Amino acid sequence: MHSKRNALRTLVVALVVGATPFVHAQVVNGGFEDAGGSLNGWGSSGNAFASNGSIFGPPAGGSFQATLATSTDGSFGEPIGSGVSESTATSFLGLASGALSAVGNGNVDMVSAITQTIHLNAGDKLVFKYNFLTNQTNNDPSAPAFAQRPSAAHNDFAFLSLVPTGGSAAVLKLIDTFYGYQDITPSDPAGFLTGFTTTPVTNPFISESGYLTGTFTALSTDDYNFGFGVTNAFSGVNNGINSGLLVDNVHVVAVPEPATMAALGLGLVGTLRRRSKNR
Ligand SMILES: [Ca+2]
Ligand SMILES: [Ca+2]
Repeated sequence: MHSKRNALRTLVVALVVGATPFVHAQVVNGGFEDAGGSLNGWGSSGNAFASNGSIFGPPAGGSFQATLATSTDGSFGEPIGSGVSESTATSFLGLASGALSAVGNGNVDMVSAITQTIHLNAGDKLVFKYNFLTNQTNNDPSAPAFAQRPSAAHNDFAFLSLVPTGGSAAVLKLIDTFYGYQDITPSDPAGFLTGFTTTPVTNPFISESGYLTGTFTALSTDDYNFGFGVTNAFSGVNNGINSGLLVDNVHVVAVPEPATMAALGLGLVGTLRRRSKNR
């Protein structure tokens, strides 16, 4: 009986102490709408800017989206820019040297990325929208001259990087040029399908995945430096064909409020008390 009371006290104390670190952080400018479309609140490296829907297609939310590209030459009215080397990018993202080539899509020679640091409690979800753009493959059967099967030799990809203060860094591949790939007729150069659709001719990129939803669930409570990036990747000869990434609606879905947790805890204490009275 005595030890049970002590156990209850311990439980209540643990709930109160456990409630204090629940600081609900939110991503700064996760919709890229700040100041009429900007990367305010984000660090960036390489070719990264906020765009509206006029060139790269509509944002997932609001009027603007983050836009990353390995290289753009301005011929579609877009800002001119180039990615940085893998070593510059890994240093910017806080990753080990070679961490992007280690993903397995070949050598990475050009990267554009954005990053931000946020506090996540264990169980919190970082949720975001992303649209992968590429000139590496074209899924339009009406334009066979441009139809190219995706190739492992030129498999550009987009990623989410995660660098927790107290843990190990990770690079999670979000998507690459094989997205939704199916070989329909091996003998026909255009006899394949991918998950990509053809963009309007006003877009610098031929193909897009369309906006997809990504989620990362924090396994431990920590400050996370997280980044989104797009790469030019190749094995053998580099064909220098570019890819891009749109990012929008980056936000945190927090684990249940401390008040809810405390209420659950009190309910548990009540149940234990009733049980001990019945004895
Ligand atoms: Ca937006
Ligand atoms: Ca490429």
